[in-house]
Amino acid sequence: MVSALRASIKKTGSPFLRSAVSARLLSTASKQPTLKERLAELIPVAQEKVKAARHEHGKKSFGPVIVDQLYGGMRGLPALIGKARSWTRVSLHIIIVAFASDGFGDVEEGIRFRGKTIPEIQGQLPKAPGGSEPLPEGLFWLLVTGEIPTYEQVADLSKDWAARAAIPEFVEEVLDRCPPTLHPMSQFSLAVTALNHNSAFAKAYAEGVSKKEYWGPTFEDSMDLIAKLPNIAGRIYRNVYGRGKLPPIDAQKDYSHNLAALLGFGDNPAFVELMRLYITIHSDHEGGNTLPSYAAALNGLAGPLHGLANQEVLVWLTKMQAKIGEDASDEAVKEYVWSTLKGGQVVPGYGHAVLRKTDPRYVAQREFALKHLPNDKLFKLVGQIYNIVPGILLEAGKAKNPWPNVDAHSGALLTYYGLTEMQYYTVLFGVSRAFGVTAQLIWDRALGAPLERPKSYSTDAINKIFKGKN
Ligand code: FAM
Repeated sequence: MVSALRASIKKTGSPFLRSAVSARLLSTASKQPTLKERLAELIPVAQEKVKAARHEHGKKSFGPVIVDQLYGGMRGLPALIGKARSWTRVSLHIIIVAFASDGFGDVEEGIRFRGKTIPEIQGQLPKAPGGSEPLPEGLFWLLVTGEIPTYEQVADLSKDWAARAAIPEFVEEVLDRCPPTLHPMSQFSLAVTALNHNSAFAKAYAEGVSKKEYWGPTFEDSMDLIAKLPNIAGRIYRNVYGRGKLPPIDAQKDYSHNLAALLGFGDNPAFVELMRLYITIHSDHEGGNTLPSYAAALNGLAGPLHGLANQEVLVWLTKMQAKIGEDASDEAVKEYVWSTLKGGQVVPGYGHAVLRKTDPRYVAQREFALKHLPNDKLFKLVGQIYNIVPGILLEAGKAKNPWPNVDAHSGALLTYYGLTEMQYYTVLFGVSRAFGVTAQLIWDRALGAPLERPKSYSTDAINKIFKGKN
């Protein structure tokens, strides 16, 4: 092990990497590596692999682009690399970092985290003593390294995040001054943007850090961001809904337990378990960037057809219950679904831009509900809708995917435990998504990923380019 570390130091030639690796040599020769130490070992290997892949394949064509893909939001267009995107087997992170180049999977399969399905990560990642859902700390480790951590490594991560959890006083003040009528997602984005004040990357950049060492301060920012989100999310929840003062972070408890406690649900072990599952399954999907860009991503997530759909699902279900009652017949539900479609609205929680089957994240939540709240009326309605909506969407004939997505279920679970403020739901989605975004960001910096700037064309330009061509 020690000789492997020495080889790694020799190979990197970077003082930052040298310090991370030699710190391990000095202090933890017999201990398991921390996440940062493991990264310092993995990054130079990944950099070499990328260099070799570009050398060998760099000039090869990746297939044609058709005009419909430009109009269709670049869906299916191979245009990016270097991210921990783990949707289906189209995991560019897997290809570039873990080198399990299993190519392009099919849209029937759903999310995989570094090649692992949700049931696989539920089985393999470490759990809290007495718990049965995976700890999101372990998922973060997996996203960053491609490896399953030990319980000790995950527990160290919990402690590290607890130690970093405090938010600057001025950020507390920014949140305390927000009117409670400002949407929780806007408050969330404001607070994250303000965190940039203490960014390790911004500081290192101002001091002229070498590009090769970007990943170190990016790692620190990522760890800080994740660690501080419970305090931000908890403060927003308590401010907006008048739930009193935040308790302190408990350094002996895991991340999800602390988040639950800050929201006021720490005494309910089932809710803590729900948070572990919730954060894990919502953690990754798309790309990300620096702290301000994560804030921009939160604003994107707050779109009603994207992350805000979990709020919209509950709004829709509540309106449905108000109109047709709590124990409505299938016929009444069908009529309500049709009236939604005929009113020109979408059925929230159904359909997906990529996936073409029931979202495995929906399935994981359904299984949680069957275990913890099988007789809940709202859960039963969610299940009843599951039996009805796909048939109607197929009959309506427009949606390419008639099956439920992750957002069709999460609100019903949160409501069961008393977190009923639907406008708040996407904040929890945003907390979870930080795990995936930051894992990708660290690798972006480690591999020196460029700015992404796909070219855009006007319709006039398209008409001109293709005039007279078949
Ligand atoms: N209800 C009614 N119509 C729907 C529909 C739904 N659930 N899903 C798709 N359609 C329509 C869609 O509006 C489009 O109609 P037009 O041709 O008139 O524009 C047509 O079917 C074809 O759409 P598509 O190709 O199947 O889907 P898109 O890739 O355009 O859109 C979604 C994907 C997710 C935006 C869409 O399915 C939708 O609006 N779903 C409801 C909102 C929702 O649940 N969003 C959350 C998605 C979640 F996974 C997330 O990202 N957080």
